Amino acid sequence: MEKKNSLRLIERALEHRERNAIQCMGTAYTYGDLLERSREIALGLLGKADDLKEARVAFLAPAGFEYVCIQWGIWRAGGIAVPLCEKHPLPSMEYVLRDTGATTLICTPEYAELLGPLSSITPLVHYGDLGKAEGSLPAIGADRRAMILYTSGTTGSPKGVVTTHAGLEAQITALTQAWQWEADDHILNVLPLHHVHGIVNMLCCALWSGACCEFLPKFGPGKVFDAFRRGEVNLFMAVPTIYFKLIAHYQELPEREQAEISMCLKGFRLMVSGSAALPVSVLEQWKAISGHTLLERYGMTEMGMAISNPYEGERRPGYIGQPLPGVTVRLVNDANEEVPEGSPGEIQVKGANVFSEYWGKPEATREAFTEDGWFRTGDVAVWEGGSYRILGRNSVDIIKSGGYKISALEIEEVLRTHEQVGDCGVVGIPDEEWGEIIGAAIVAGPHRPDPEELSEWLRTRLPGYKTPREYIFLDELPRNVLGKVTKNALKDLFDPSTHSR
Ligand code: MCA
Ligand code: AMP
Repeated sequence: MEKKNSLRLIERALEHRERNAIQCMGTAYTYGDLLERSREIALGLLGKADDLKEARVAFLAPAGFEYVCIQWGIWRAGGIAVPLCEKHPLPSMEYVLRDTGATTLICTPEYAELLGPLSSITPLVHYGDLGKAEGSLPAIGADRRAMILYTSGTTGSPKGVVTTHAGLEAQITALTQAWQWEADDHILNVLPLHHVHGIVNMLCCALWSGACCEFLPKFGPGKVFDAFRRGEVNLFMAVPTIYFKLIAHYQELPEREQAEISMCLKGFRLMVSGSAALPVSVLEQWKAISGHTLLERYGMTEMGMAISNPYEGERRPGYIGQPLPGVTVRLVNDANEEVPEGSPGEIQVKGANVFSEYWGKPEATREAFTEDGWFRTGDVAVWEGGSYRILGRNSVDIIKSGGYKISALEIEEVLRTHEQVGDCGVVGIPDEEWGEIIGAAIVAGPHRPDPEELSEWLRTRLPGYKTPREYIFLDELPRNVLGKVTKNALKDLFDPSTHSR
């Protein structure tokens, strides 16, 4: 008989052992399966120890049952879960292993060969070898660190955002309450599982509620519609780029199929968009297809979700809504004073949902908060007629593309190490489909590099979604009188006709 080990997410699962928790590639796994396998993994990870005591355990598994068993196994053994992403090249994964000081790297069989070279940094443990039936699990307090997710900031290298179990619980309960999650819900999760949107908003909220989380390991609009047509899914969440791609695919389908999909979508309980600004045109087109006004919400890796349009009540196109339960929000000017209604200000947030620290970066953690404990998001918004509207960001060096947050400075640092790059400047260029696409202005060294070769070279060093999609070559970068590159002037040098499809 399973014993309680004080993590509420896991305790709650004991109450619905027979229900389906995870579904993937036509196979369903119950909460009982998840409890049993995650316990074996936890005991396997513990070996002779009685508690992992916040050891960092990195892992790579496809979105599916194994991923969740590993995540819960790490938590139940008292470790910190550090999910990796298969789209990342080895240097990016190596960075995470070194930065977290991971003691173990778990992988499922499909990634064993890929991760082989990293075993000299962190001992590689195969999923299939992790299993032990006997032993007891430690009691885990909510103040323990639970997870480290990497996010790009205004400094070059990504930072590890640490969330405790209490922080996760606050993020989950705010959403399950506000969006009225129920045990009968069935969500289709197509997002990567190394970010908050896929992990917390979908996976954890579903499991907290006794609901079913179905995974589609690789996004494809046709596969999403096929899953919808099976009739089980009643909840969907995605980034605006995904809705854009679904709309484009739908428009290509024969009328009969369109009618079938629209009919099925009308039966959904809720459809949510977030991680980047939802264009009003996408909201309207999706409403025409599905009958749903997408619920747009706003969040950040450092705090989960903070602001959301209401589940019941008006969902205002172009607005992100009101603070979620347990979250306090204010808008401030440069002097850190609250601004009146209608004036733009930086969004600052307080609440149990806010992260505890950047892993191993006390200085960056201090800078992220005001003296009186408000988290500075760097996003600028305005409060108008009872709703927040996002206006932009404090920094031009943060790019949002396909829902991924990308640091221009990180890409520039890598580009500058290429022998044919003298200097460079990276910017986000507005794009209907991707929100922004990455543009790189290159001042060539002795020879002009070939853009395709440059991208290929970058892909071996950075995740593919951090690769520029457009290059321009300049004799020199535009600079202000202080010699600083003027990014807004640089953006204007990219041809708008090539990116506003
Ligand atoms: C891929 N392509 C791109 C980009 N990415 N082109 C321009 N800009 C990009 N960013 C191109 C590829 O080169 C390729 O082109 C084609 O698109 C397909 O590539 P693939 O990698 O297969 O893309 P995909 O699988 O279709 O991915 C699109 C995606 C993905 C599903 C929208 O970007 C994604 O999963 N985004 C979600 C990220 C996320 O979860 N963010 C949440 C962060 P070709 O075929 O020509 O080679 S958490 C967060 O933001 C906070 C907490 C919040 O509020 O949620
Ligand atoms: P990440 O660091 O990947 O968690 O990205 C968080 C950032 O995504 C926020 O700081 C915002 O800039 C952006 N973001 C998230 N949701 C929205 C939204 N609904 N509208 C505009 N920007 C958003």
